Amino acid sequence: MGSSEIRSQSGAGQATVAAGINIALVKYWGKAPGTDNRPSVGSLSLTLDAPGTETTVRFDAALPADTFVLDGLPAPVAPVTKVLDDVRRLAGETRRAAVTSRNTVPTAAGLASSASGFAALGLAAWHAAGLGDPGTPLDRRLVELVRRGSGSAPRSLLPGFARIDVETAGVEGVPAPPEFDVSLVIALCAVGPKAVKSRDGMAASAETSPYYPAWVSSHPADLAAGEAAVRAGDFGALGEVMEHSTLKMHACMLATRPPLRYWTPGTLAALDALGALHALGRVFTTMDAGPHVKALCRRADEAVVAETLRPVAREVLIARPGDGARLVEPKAAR
Ligand code: 2P0
Repeated sequence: MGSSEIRSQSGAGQATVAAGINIALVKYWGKAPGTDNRPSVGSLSLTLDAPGTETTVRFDAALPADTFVLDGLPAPVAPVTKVLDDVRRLAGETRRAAVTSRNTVPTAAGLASSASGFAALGLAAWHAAGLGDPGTPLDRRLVELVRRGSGSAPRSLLPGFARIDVETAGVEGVPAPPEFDVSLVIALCAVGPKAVKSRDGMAASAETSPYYPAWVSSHPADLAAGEAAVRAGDFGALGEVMEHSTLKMHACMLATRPPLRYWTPGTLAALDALGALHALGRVFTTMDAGPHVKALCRRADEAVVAETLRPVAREVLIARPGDGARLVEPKAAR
């Protein structure tokens, strides 16, 4: 019996990890040519304290195949198996796994549940296979296997502000001054899954949007400005570049053939409702590949922003900077 087999059989075999969603402030849209799901642009994000995903991975020698239960129902296992295969290869683990996952965000509603989902799955599998503490900076192999699942997922491995570098495709934390108290108020503006998945939309934009080359070439300046604003704790500068990056991304999406229009009347109603606070520089907004509006404000303003959004939104969530993906069980393994 090889040493890897000894390790796989004596390892914990099971782990549960919780991860929060993250919202991009400087956006990611597009893949680098080739495979491995590398991005064509970097990104800057904020990992939130809620909502997110909790996932348990249990390697079990009695299982003939991997299984995946999402929010209590059997779900497609192929994307999960890809992540598990990467971990099995690294750990010399041969057993199949039972994976159960619970989302506290509407799945595929454009609220980035794939990011928290793949971050939680990757780290839970990592621990269940006995690969140990991924360390700081994060073990590059964990970042890569999580990214192959979802390009935005590495950002949910880290707490607070995080940045993906386009050259290395690595992720690192961006420190903000301790007094930089921001909140993200999320207005859910529609129900149901989004019309076009991000992956398909990105491919279509790269192929057909005349604005895609400009999006890619003008992106590094936004990322640098966003990172500088976080480091300086400059709320206004961060909000301004976040909106610019957001609107450039949506312009690129709209000029895709066929067009990608993720906004709904509810999106515009939320933006209009925030007009007066926006004019005062107290709130800035961002939208992803979905209709929901995420409003960045100072913590002192989170209640007034939420109250302003409530009459026009289906639901309003107040979130703050949160922890990265973290081990819930077994506690002693970290
Ligand atoms: C972001 N989005 O930076 C951007 C803004 C959506 C719009 O990352 O294909 O689910 O799995 O890498 O990570 C959503 O894309 O896409 C996303 P894949 P992912 O948050």
